[in-house]
Amino acid sequence: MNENEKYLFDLRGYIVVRNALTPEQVRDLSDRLALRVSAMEQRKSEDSSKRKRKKSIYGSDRTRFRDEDDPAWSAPSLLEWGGTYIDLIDIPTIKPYLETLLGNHYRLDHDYIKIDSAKTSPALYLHGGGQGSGGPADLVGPTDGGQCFYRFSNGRFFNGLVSVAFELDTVNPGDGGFACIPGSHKSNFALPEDWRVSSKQQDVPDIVDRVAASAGDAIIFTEACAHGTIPWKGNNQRRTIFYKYCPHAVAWSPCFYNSDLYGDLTESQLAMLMPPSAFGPAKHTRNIWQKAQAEQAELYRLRRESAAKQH
Ligand SMILES: O=C(O)CCC(=O)C(=O)O
Repeated sequence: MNENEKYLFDLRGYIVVRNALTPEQVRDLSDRLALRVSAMEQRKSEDSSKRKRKKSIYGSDRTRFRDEDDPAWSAPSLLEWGGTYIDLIDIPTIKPYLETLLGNHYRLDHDYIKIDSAKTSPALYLHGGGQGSGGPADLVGPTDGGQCFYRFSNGRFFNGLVSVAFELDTVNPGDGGFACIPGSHKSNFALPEDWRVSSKQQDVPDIVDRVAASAGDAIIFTEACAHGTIPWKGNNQRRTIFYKYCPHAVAWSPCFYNSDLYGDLTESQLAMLMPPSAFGPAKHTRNIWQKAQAEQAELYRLRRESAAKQH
């Protein structure tokens, strides 16, 4: 992260990293998404009890569980899709930014993909706000006790939650997409309520930055910045993958990753999937985590066995 980028991030609360993904990576991510979407649509069409409305979010913010009895481990994740979705955990084009913004030890907190289209284009809902300034009605702010903080002191950045938004499609000016109030991550005042929601593009206040980007670019932003999605007017879809990171001792999501579920991972990817702790990914805390995972793997094995016996 060079000095100009540091200046811009501190000033505005976000930066755009051009060509964070190669065209091959965009293709692999798109192909795997298309496969999953068509498999899900197929399952839905076979199951008449399921609602037919198209999903626009895959993965999760890890507050939704597949198994109510197993909430800490069963949240859907894009990591299950393999390939480049695994590489994104620790991608070299983004790593130096995360190290600068979060410090050496940080963790992946949650991941999802969102599809904006003319059909699924809700109002802009600005949320987030540094130092609790999102206000009492804020989705990110009031419930997290100030977890989405932003600060620069003693020569370094401190962030509670940093988002990396990888664009799979080009977002032209006027299409919609990521938007924020630049500088709001440092505001000491609550977001004025009459600026929070805009149902149409023409209602969006002038103070809001609308960020255009090309396919393969990544927008890195602090969740402390008041941000949201501009109602979509583009001709095609906008498919955006979000990987969100916390400093090691911090969690936004109540639910952690079980790295046993995602195949072979590098040491560094494994470290990023560790649950939060005050000690960071040190050897002695890793033992505790590995034991928890071994127990979890055993539990899944026993469940599979007992389900097989019942059939
Ligand atoms: O559509 C976007 O890029 C903004 C998404 C958003 O509001 C969020 O990640 O919290």
